[in-house]
Amino acid sequence: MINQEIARAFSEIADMLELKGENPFRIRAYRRAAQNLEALSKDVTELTEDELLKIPGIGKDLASKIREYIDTGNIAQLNELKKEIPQGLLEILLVPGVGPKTAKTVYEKLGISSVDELEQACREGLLQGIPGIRKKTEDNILKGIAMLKRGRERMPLGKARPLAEAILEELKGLRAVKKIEIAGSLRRWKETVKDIDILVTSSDPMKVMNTFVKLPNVEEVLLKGPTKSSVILKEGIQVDLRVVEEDCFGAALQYFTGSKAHNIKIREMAMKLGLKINEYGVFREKDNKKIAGTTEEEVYKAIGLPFIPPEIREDLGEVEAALSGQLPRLVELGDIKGDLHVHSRWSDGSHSIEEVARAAQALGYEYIAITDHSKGLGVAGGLGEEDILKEKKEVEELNKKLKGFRVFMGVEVDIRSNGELDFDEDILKRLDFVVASIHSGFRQSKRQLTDRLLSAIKCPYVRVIAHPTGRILGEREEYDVDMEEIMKAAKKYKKALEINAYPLRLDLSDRYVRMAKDMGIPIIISTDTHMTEQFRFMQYGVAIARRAWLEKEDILNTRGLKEFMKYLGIK
Ligand code: DGT
Ligand code: CA
Ligand code: ZN
Repeated sequence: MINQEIARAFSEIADMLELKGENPFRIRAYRRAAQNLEALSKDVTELTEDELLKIPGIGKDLASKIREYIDTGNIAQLNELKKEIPQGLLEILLVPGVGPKTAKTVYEKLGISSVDELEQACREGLLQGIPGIRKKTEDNILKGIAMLKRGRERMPLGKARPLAEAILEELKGLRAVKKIEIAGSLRRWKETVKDIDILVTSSDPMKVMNTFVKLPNVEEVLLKGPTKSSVILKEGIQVDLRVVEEDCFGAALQYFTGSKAHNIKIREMAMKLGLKINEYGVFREKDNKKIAGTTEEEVYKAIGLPFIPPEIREDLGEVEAALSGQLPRLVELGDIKGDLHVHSRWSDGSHSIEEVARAAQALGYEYIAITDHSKGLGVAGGLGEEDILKEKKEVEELNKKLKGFRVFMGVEVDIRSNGELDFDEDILKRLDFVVASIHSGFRQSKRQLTDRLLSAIKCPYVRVIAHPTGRILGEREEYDVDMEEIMKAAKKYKKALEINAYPLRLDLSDRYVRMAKDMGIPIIISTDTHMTEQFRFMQYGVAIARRAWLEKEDILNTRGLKEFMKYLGIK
């Protein structure tokens, strides 16, 4: 938890330095350190000085600030900056699409120092008085503010999941806890969740509740009782913990996992069979005799159904499929054999290619593709033609050393605003695996954006379109493309679409992935890893695939190395 706190302090420092217009490199250093701290699996308090300095992006100066925070709970520099800069201004930076430049300008010209004031000013058209700001800018800011407010109501899966898992770990340590499971939308791996629902069976419910409401990141206790307690975490999400009887656990888990629409369908089915189903069990209507409740399997069986995986309980055909024995055999994390969107230190990644490869091999993968950025993405250290060929040499040398593992030499080639790719075909054809994606011009028209993606799909050397809709959860909406047209082209030119498993992207979304499956378009699940710890994001991508009903065969990177090389046409 302290890692997250320090990470937050570092990003705040970065924000404030940016508002002050300080050196971009210094600002970037703080951001990078924050990102790396967040991804770290070990608690920083357990690290020695040397280990601390080994974290990518942490030098002497930042290491001493980490120490300072561990020792005092504060960073003096942060406190100083806070005195100089109005807090409301920092909040304005949280509005998607509003950068430090705009924030600074509206503060200086109009004295705006809070999100509410900004909203008001945009409504009244006051920003248009500032050179360079048009009505469209104001509309975009208003959209951003609406999104910020919505984002406060729902948390991205990738933030909520680790919080829930930490709570589970903590409670599992108690002897009074017997069974414990996550329920609700989080168990269904929905891309955003309103709250965290947890179910427990226990020999001593009050003891569990006492520990629960005293967890270190509990900010407020809303309710505390022997069967239900609710708290709000510092991170800004509600957690409901319910203790249920052993012989109701399956029924409660089924009920509180939802979705509501799925449950309504199930209840109607039960009624037709002369049964009643609720969070306590399945009962015979005529004599109220309980016939199931301890496990979920038993609950589904009692109404004549096989177990339905939580990820597809959305009333999107799963009950019908279960009835006719047509449930998909959903892909599993263990089916994934390689990661095909990986960055190294050659562009904006934190590790060398060898480090990345060895980490992937240790996870049981058989291959990865190194896909660093191309030159158009200067901010991310994009590579020019010469560098990419040098990088290719390094990959070739490394492949000679690696046993039972292969690194494919690739690139994440930028699709420029005019639809051209950042590299000529002459370069692309020399690479094993070309990923193409959009990183700019998100506000172009639907036609322009669609055409850009189409031109990448038509390039014979492009294998896959990465993060095809460009969304960042809670920050940036999907850009406006004609997805049906894109998918038709992908089908025609035999191109894959990516599920980018980076937790704030999850792009394609489950809805589009299911559409792709129905159209017979191959999917690749990749993590967009920038540091080795991020390989574990794969589970989020697999969850999206499962929510879209994907089976192993629908996904290209479930193929073993040999088979995958055949697909690439490499001998
Ligand atoms: P969320 O929290 O908005 O991300 O989504 P859920 O699905 O976790 O919704 P939540 O937390 O309100 O309720 C958890 C589950 O409890 C929900 O998926 C199904 C069940 N549930 C809640 N209210 C009702 C209801 O009125 N009828 C039925 N049949 N089930 C309900
Ligand atoms: Ca919920
Ligand atoms: Zn990438």
